[in-house]
Amino acid sequence: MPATSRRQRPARRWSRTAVVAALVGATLGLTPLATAATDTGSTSTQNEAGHRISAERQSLDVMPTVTSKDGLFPETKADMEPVEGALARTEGVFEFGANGVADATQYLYSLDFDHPNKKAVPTTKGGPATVSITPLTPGPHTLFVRIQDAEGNVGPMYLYRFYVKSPGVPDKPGDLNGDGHPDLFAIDGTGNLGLHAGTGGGRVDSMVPLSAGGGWNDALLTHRGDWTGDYYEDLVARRSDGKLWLFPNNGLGEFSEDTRQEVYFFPDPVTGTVIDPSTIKQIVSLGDINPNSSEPSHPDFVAVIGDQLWYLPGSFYGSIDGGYVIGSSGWGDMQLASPGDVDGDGFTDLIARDTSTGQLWVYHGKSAGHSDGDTDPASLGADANRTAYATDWTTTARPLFTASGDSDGDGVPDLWTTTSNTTAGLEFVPGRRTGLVGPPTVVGTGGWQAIELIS
Ligand SMILES: [Ca+2]
Ligand SMILES: [Ca+2]
Ligand SMILES: [Ca+2]
Ligand SMILES: [Ca+2]
Repeated sequence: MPATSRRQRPARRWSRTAVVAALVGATLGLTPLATAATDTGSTSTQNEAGHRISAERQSLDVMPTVTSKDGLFPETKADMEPVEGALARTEGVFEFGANGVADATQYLYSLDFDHPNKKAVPTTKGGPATVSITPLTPGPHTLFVRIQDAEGNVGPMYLYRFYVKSPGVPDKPGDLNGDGHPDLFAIDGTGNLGLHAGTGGGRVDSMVPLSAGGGWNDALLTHRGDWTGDYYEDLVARRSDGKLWLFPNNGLGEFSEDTRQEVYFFPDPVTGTVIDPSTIKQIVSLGDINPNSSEPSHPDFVAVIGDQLWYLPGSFYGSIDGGYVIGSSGWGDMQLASPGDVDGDGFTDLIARDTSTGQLWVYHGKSAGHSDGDTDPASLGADANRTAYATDWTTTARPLFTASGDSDGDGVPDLWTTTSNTTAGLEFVPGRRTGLVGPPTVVGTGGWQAIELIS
């Protein structure tokens, strides 16, 4: 598929994940109302007056009033320039009024879906009702609202259009839900994917399921950087089908099979060969290591293929330009983690564990020699650039590890690792600018021995 068609926004269809969305929303203290909205892509039958549609058999022809009660998401009427409201992921309270319909018993409403399927019941018949809605994506949204009376008649829909402000800056590395704390994915023993939301100080909340019915066994996961242009960090996964997938983040760290995109590998411009993602043994996203202010940001990747380390430069929305080898041998036993900039020199670094020895290394990225601060990809595969970061991190002592982003807020990226100690299931390991990692602290106890992967 050509790159241009991949740049289109995926349709918002969260029906399959509505239950999960509700779970996550509850965990975050958000109402699930907005996340449960479903966009079918169908067209409303609005007439020239702007708001009235031909509804089912009805004797009620009054539309409700709709106001943004807290003023966060003001209405943009048909003949107006867009009025920008609050930031995406901000909860807004909307009030529906009966507009004189004395026996209005409830309001039917939905966000970005022209078949209102949620109910708001006023405390007194004919009175107003309020709902809380958290729009997740920047840009235009439409709230569809209609009145239902005591006889069950439904009135015409009011279309309340409003605009949501873009954050304008990416979320912090590792943060999947925008609260500033890096978050942790885990795949459990049943092959299901879940999210442990970070709570600060290296700690994580209990797991919220992101899948049911398995299917994530043997997956490779990585997340660092935004590949879809909405400033939300996305999930990239190599699944057991051998393909590499981009899962766009909806802003709360939720992902849908419906919106995933298969990552497209451009052929090598010289040899014409194309990387087969099924041959990838390890992959981590580095974030954008060659930012260019005149181009959108794309995360770049490194991967272990065979005994080599490859650099895979990210390109437009879910595509990878011709990759090349940056470590010619000795990488087959390495497990990778992407910390960002460990040593604070401004260039992206790489962490690798030699599973044959339990040695943990930092490969210190070097300048590519450009004024714009690019990291030289080749420097990440050069043994001359590595320093010891931990010893005795055998796969028995510490079965799984990942770089978390800066979880304790000291500005240095940190690590999480599972342990063989059943009373110390997950440990937080503070990163250090120089020398070895800091002393671990236990942040999770039960259940971590059954986890197959963390990211
Ligand atoms: Ca977070
Ligand atoms: Ca994104
Ligand atoms: Ca660095
Ligand atoms: Ca830190």
